[in-house]
Amino acid sequence: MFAQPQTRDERQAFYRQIDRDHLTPLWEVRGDFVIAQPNSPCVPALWPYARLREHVLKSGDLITAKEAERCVLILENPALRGQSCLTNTLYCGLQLILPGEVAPTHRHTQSALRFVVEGEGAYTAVDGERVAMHPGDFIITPSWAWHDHGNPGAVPVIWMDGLDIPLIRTFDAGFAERYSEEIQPATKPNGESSQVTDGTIVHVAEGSGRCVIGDQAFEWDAKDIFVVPSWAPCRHESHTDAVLFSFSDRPVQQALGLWRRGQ
Ligand code: GTQ
Repeated sequence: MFAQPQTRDERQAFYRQIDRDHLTPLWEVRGDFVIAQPNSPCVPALWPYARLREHVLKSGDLITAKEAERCVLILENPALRGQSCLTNTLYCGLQLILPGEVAPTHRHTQSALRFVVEGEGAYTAVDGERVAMHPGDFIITPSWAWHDHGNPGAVPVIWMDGLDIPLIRTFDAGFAERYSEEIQPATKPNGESSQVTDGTIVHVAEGSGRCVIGDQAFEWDAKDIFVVPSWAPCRHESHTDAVLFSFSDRPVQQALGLWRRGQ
């Protein structure tokens, strides 16, 4: 049903009037968010590791980990540029630490996970515990835990960071502080804790294959990173034996009773 022109004009005049008081009529916008199924603004995208590596190593020539606090290139969803996020709730970055560098101690309400991609000899220290980093290792930094990274080794070390930065921004619950010293004292034996989780940001730990997301196909290879948006039909095929490491906001969605699986 379309409104009569006169009614339409009256409505438009009313909308302009209430707009000055920062009000908007639900019935004009309801279709944007009361929807039959998610309609994510995120798009699927893949970053081949060779290019990521080249760019992150170049960053290391231009800035030290200390000056940058963290030498990280953020993977931004092509449809959400400028927002430092790969999905609406998750952030993903590729971090570099060069031999002899230190990334100083801080803590924040955002939680982090790290998946080590290349290099040996670096560590991350979490709440007084130094954890050695080897390719394929998975390390978590819980919310508000002090953490710093260092590389006393001989080669550059690169890992993938996954953080809930956009989620915490939605809650306006971001707090952070710097520790009084650059490197936190070790108060626990090295490498005592280890964890695993489940996970839609995907890092190819090993192997190669193809991922079909909606009507787009992406060929993936070892160490690539790709993103599968919410509620996008997705099918993986591997060309070889493959190990995919992925993370998502599933635990938060489950805690809020929102998580669902498609057909
Ligand atoms: O290693 O502490 O990619 O604080 C973004 C923010 C890494 C970190 C990131 C951070 C860190």
